[in-house]
Amino acid sequence: IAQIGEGLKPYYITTPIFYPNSVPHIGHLHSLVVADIFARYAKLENPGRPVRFVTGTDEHGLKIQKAAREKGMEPLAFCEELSQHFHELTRKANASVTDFARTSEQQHHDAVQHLWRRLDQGGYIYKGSHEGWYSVSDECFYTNGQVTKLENQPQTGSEDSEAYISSETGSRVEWTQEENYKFRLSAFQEPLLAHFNEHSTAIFPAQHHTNIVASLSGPLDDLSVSRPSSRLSWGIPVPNDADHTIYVWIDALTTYLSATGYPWRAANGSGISSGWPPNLQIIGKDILRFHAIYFPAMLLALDLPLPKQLLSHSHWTVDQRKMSKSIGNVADPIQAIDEYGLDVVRYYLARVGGRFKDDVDWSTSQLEKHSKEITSLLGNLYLRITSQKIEARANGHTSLSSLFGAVTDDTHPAFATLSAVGALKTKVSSNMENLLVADAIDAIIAALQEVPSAVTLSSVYLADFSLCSIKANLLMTQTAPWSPKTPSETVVIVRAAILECLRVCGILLQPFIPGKAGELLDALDVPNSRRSLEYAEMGTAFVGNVKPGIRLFDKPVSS
Ligand code: ME8
Repeated sequence: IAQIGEGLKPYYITTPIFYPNSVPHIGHLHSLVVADIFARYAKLENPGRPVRFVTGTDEHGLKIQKAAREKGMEPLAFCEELSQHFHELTRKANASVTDFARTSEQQHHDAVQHLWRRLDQGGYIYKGSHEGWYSVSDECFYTNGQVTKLENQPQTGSEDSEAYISSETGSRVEWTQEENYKFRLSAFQEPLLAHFNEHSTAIFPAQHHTNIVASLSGPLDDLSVSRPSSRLSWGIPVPNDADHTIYVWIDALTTYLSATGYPWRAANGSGISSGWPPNLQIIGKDILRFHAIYFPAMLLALDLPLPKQLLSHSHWTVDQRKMSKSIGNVADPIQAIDEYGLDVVRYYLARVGGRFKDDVDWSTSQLEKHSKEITSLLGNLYLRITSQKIEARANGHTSLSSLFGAVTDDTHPAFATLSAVGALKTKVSSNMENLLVADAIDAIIAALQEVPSAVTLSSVYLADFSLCSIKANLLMTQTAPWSPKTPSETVVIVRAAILECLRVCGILLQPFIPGKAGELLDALDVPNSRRSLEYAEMGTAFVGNVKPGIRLFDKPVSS
């Protein structure tokens, strides 16, 4: 992920700038956790490099204006209240956010107007008229071909706007005819196509890249970028024309710039030392077009470097249905965190939601399953290997380095564990570089489970295994280091191998479950200065005075 030759440019990552029209749901937490995983991984990989991690709330526009009105509140007071919930979510999620931006801030307001003037000076803005189907919920226009009429209403424009919905999102649309400003999006079709053809990994997963390239193969319509202030007063006025308010998406996308201090007057105007351009932008699939077409077009018009990568994740459903307030199936992230603990929720979001391709279903039974899995894998393994019986049999051997030399042939019971641990850092880094979050966790989990391929399991061990259900867990079961029959050399080596497995996994798990990984590394007495990625190589550091009897999870599964 660290880009060679970028010098001191911070690693810059963003989440969507969330609409505070209601309290956050699990989808918001998902975007936030995925971004946090990459932010933390960047720090793990290069502790000396600053990380800028921007999230925040997108407070202008008709959607918010309407939601505030429904509550009988002024939009700003309404946003003050709801934005707090999103701020609280970043805290609850232990997200390493550096900037929580709000589009109602003055600095952002100035940045948006500056950007508008630059676009205008460049000849990219003109006054025109626009007609189309506007969705307040999606805050965008749709064409006739993108809407569906409900029931038997005639589709004749303004007659009954209530009767039409966006075919893609199902949101209500209104036929709207108005004078507004337009951005010459059409001028950027070819440059954008060339950009995405040249950068085949700029949009991930690849399917989205293919779709964007396909939609850039035909002409692009110019984009309507203002609304009459008579319709939309809650927003940033067009400079020198108070009759028009800047389109909320132009306003919101500019947050990625304004949060870094754009227009960067102080730092020779390049923005590099502030982080520009983003290394990675995390978004949901619903807002791909805005980030993959409109935003890069604006940046090209401003002659600014484009973000390097866009990760567009799929959605969480509940009972296989889209979450919706009217159905009443909206999953509450705060409740999940309070009930299951933050790291269990993060683990579930990353392991199941970290494949990004298909929508996934949120359920408390899956949450429960993941809670048990992680408790057994980490908590119980730790408790078992640090038990007094094993400690006594290992006879106080804590200097582990020389012991690994003893495991050279593949019939040794600890061989498979050590091979898995030795290969782990490379596997995890290559997955993270390819944005494969779930695969990175799977690799760590496989090492913790550890199937010793070269060792034939005896029937005794198989019986134990079925009790234990968890496989570095399997090494324990297989060698029974607590048993007086097991030779003490084996006990010492198996204990060393498992502690090394826990140390390396603890380091690598930090981006995903920072709280529990930190507790594990504390219990293993790994100093803070030895928790970065370079120490995830086997044998680069060793555990210290391991503390016995620590329960890393509240509800360890008995084994
Ligand atoms: O779209 N599953 O804000 P927003 C997973 N303000 N993620 C989901 C989800 C679901 N069911 N539903 C939403 C906006 N999300 C704009 C963004 S950016 C300059 C402006 C996630 O609050 C997903 O990442 O409606 C989506 O893109 C994001 O929440 C924002 O939702």
